[in-house]
Amino acid sequence: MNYNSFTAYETHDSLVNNTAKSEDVAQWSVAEVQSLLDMPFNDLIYRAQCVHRQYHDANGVQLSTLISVKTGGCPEDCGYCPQAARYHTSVDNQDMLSLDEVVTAAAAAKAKGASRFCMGAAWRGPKQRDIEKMTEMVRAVKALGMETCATLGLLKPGQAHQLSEAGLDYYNHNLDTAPEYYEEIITTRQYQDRLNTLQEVRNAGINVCCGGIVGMGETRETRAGLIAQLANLNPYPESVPINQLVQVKGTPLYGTATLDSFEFVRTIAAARVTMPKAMVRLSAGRQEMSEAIQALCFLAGANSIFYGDKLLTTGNPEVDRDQALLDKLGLHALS
Ligand code: SAM
Ligand code: DTB
Ligand code: SF4
Repeated sequence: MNYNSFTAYETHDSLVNNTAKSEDVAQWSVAEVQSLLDMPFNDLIYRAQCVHRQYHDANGVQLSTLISVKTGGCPEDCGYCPQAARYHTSVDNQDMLSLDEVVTAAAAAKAKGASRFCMGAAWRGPKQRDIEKMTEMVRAVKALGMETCATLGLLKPGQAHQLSEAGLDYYNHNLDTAPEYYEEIITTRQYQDRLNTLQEVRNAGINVCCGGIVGMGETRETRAGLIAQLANLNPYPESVPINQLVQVKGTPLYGTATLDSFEFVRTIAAARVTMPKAMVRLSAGRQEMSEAIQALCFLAGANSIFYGDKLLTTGNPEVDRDQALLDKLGLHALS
């Protein structure tokens, strides 16, 4: 399905300027996204909430649990990442987990209410023997009745098909930031490499989970540039994780000035308005966020979270706390 062919709702121009625009035009310029981000906060949240209610269960939240199946020692230089071998962080390297360990963790996540299990690895990309192990894990997690997701880095031609055949439902691969800011953050792989992997995933019929990180010292225009890139993917991703940088001591981005929380909420809202049918995930950074800001994110159109006491290597709110927050807000888990 081409999610960029809007039928049920006005196009973005009418959202911003109240003028109709041909329905088949779904490209977003950076300036148009920035004009969303520049709106008075209440107006932006209202727009986002209207779009959200048009396409989604207004009180439903999808829960995914992460596991790091191979941790640390990564050859890449992503400036935010505690798993890059070249930075001295407190992350201990861990070889690939066994199939049993992964299945046990997935079953526990399911018992706590997660509907999707996402397996991450600190690789530039998987080798053929890694893909073989990953396909075993995907099959076993799928057999538990869970949705499967993997984030393994760059994929070579053919690898996405192998994952697809094993039953992989989603592949997470983020653009991370706008093209013009990218080289400030990562130099060991290019923006185009990421776009190529996303195309491999699409061609293999796997759902695309693709988003980015904010709070890396970027400008509002850069955030608009990231959202425009995501929204202009054709079709746009089914799932859009918006991460707030988790600052880890030893990484180059440690000590970056903290982003104002309302800017984070605005970014969520812009993702919701520009990608109406996508699941927008309030991702990393929740441990540093108040419950009130998280509630604003849900109001702005976020409808999925990472659920479980850990992300890949850093903390996430405890399951009991998240259950209490969902209860307080009258939100229910989507199956
Ligand atoms: N190694 C693979 C790759 O980079 O494609 C997969 C795992 S990688 C850890 C997955 C994503 O996590 C990154 O693309 C980045 O968006 C996010 N991430 C990593 N470290 C982060 C941090 N400190 N704060 C927020 N997001 C982070
Ligand atoms: C995504 O966009 N965020 C998740 C998931 N995809 C793989 C990862 C966040 C990682 C945060 C830092 C860590 O825990 O190592
Ligand atoms: Fe490696 Fe992925 Fe971390 Fe980059 S984000 S250093 S590729 S684990």
